[in-house]
Amino acid sequence: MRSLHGHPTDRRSRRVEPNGNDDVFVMLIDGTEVTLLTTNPAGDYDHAWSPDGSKLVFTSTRGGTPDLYTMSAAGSSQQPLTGGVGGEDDLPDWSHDGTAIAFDRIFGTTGNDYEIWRIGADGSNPVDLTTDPAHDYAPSFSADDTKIAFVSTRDGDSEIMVMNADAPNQSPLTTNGSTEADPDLVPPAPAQSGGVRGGFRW
Ligand SMILES: [Ca+2]
Ligand SMILES: [Ca+2]
Ligand SMILES: [Ca+2]
Repeated sequence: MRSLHGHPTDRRSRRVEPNGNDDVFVMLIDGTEVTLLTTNPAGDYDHAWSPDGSKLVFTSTRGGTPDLYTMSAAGSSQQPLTGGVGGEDDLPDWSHDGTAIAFDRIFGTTGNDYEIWRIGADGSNPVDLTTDPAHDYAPSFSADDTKIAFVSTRDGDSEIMVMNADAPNQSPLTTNGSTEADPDLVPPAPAQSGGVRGGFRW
């Protein structure tokens, strides 16, 4: 086990193969039809589904630093979503209307801290939503996409916070000495019946 990029919570520890080569797989909810989607020798991990299940966004180190990539649910059309700015990006969450992806980013210089960023699902208009000097990470869109929950260490230990999806009104939901991690807001009610898909990382 190792801590993911020095992320400030051991809840994010993950298994890494000896050669560091994580990959993204999918399988049916009954555990059958396990399919490898990524074959790149770099690390591929931290995926999130698009709301219609047609695509995945995931983190890959294939470009040298952890950046976000998208691919079809079958693993085709793998292409970068972020990159080229020296940031280390992970823990993406796809908005329920399909238009945006929230993620956390740190610039790999000692003393820097994580921020929550949002980017169009087509790679347009990346914007830093948090500018606090504490760590801000693990974003999750609300069901109506108007708010984003995330974790912040700005009161000295980790707390769950919420903000408007365009950054204003950042306020804590918890204030205690315990370690809060990885919020996940209640998803919208299922709009259709049919196929059920699961995803896992190794
Ligand atoms: Ca890989
Ligand atoms: Ca920050
Ligand atoms: Ca706390």
